[in-house]
Amino acid sequence: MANHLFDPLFGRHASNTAAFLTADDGTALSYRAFLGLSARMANLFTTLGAKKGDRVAVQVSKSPEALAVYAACLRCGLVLLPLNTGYTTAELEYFLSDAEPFIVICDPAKATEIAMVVPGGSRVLTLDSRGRGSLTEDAAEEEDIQTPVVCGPDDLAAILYTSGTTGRSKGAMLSHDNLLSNARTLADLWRFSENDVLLHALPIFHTHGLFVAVNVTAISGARMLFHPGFKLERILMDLPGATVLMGVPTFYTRLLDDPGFTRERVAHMRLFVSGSAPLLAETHERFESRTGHRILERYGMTETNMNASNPYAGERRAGTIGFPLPGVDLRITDPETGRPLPDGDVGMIEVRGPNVFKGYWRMPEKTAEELRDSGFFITGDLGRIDADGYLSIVGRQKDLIISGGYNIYPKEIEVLLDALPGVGESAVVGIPDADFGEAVIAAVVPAPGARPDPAELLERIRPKLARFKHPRDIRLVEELPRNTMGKVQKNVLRDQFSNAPAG
Ligand code: MCA
Ligand code: AMP
Repeated sequence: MANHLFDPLFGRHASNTAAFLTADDGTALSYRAFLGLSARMANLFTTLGAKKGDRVAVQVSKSPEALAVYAACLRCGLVLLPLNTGYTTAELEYFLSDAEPFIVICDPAKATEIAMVVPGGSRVLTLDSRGRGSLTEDAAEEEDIQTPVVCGPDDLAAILYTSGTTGRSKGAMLSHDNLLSNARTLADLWRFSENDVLLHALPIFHTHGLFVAVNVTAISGARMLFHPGFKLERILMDLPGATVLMGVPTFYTRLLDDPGFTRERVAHMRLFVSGSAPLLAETHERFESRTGHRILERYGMTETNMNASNPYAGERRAGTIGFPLPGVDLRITDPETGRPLPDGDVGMIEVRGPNVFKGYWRMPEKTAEELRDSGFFITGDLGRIDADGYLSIVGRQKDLIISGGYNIYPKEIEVLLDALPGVGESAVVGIPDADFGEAVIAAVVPAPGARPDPAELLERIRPKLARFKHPRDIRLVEELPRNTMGKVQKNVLRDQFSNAPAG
């Protein structure tokens, strides 16, 4: 094939007049129209001088046009760098200087601010939540046909930044084949067909909403009801016209909290998928007793795409993430020695397969630490395989909080707090939260003689951190609990804070 990922996902639909997605305003966009739009954008990128392998950083609201940027990048062999719309300009500065994108696409309202942190030589284009801006204006002048650039399996399709436990974010390099192999496996396993209608309410700057949801839809010739975000009323309204919903656990707890979410409303649905964060067994069971459907929970990571899934036809077991995907080697190892452990033992989950990324962008040492020469990736998740072969995640060795499906690395917040006057040291933990699964709480030990005001501390770090990372509470403590090695015992803090909610 000429373009390893674009052709099977999109290229073969070039003259398909069937709907690819229905936008929020009810407008249907056919595959053919979507591909025409992406061709115009691809021609624009080429006119601007973008060459295969160049990066395109995108921080824009979810819209059909924003999705077309992905297809346009694939067409040209450009590397997409999607960025959370919540990131502040301070956060963006790092990503942009690290990835050195040739093109940066942002909201017109932020263009002036972002232009100040864009590396020299990058072009800035704009796109607003309604698909308007210099990107679509300039693309409208271009032809709506384009010959996709030749790309092989190992050519890069995207770089997605994932934060590091020790500070700097790392750009996970995902190849055409990483994405294609996973899309094929999932579409097959979850029995997608062109008759499917996916209710798409996830953001499109992460693996879940962009690759799992969109690639599986496109490779199957299916259709999406494309919501700009998760709005409960809109979901309830559109469920009758959908066959599949993919979401993070918060989607499901919010649906269950609404009396309008009834068995009748979803009787026709084929599949509910959950991932990105642990789905409580209790949610799984409540969902089944309310709707008669068993949520299919699966497990993935930015670096590896999807690794494991509960079965489509067999038993979907609550509290487990099912079996390794076909083609994925998965093993449990001793976190200290790396030696494989027998089934039943708890250890590090390691995975190997065509889904596993190519390494971290310009970070060979970090890559070598996490990706073994044998091809196994050390996930940082602790798991166990039971006698029936079902895998469960029982904890995380990495210091990570998952809130509403977004990853938050405590270190990033601690570094900011520790730098403030009046702060001796800090520790950030996640405590159980009914809506988001986990909520961020910071413990601050005042510097000797100081009495910092928690509200003021929050105010000081606010401009530097995306809203979803803001601590929901900052609590002053006399000291941090430590073990005999001097390491902060976050589990102790977590227990203390979970038992004493904010007052
Ligand atoms: C919004 N807020 C949050 C979050 N989302 N705070 C913490 N954690 C969050 N996830 C903030 C808002 O800014 C707002 O602040 C306040 O919390 C309440 O917001 P609300 O309106 O309730 O939120 P929402 O807009 O309805 O969003 C909640 C959400 C959203 C729908 C759960 O966070 C979401 O779409 N999450 C999905 C994330 C995702 O796609 N993850 C996949 C990663 P204020 O009150 O100040 O305005 S990919 C991945 O993990 C791997 C590969 C995998 O396996 O999939
Ligand atoms: P990310 O770095 O955003 O790709 O997040 C990946 C992490 O999300 C994994 O390493 C897991 O810790 C977590 N995760 C994803 N799916 C699940 C799941 N079904 N259950 C528990 N944790 C999950």
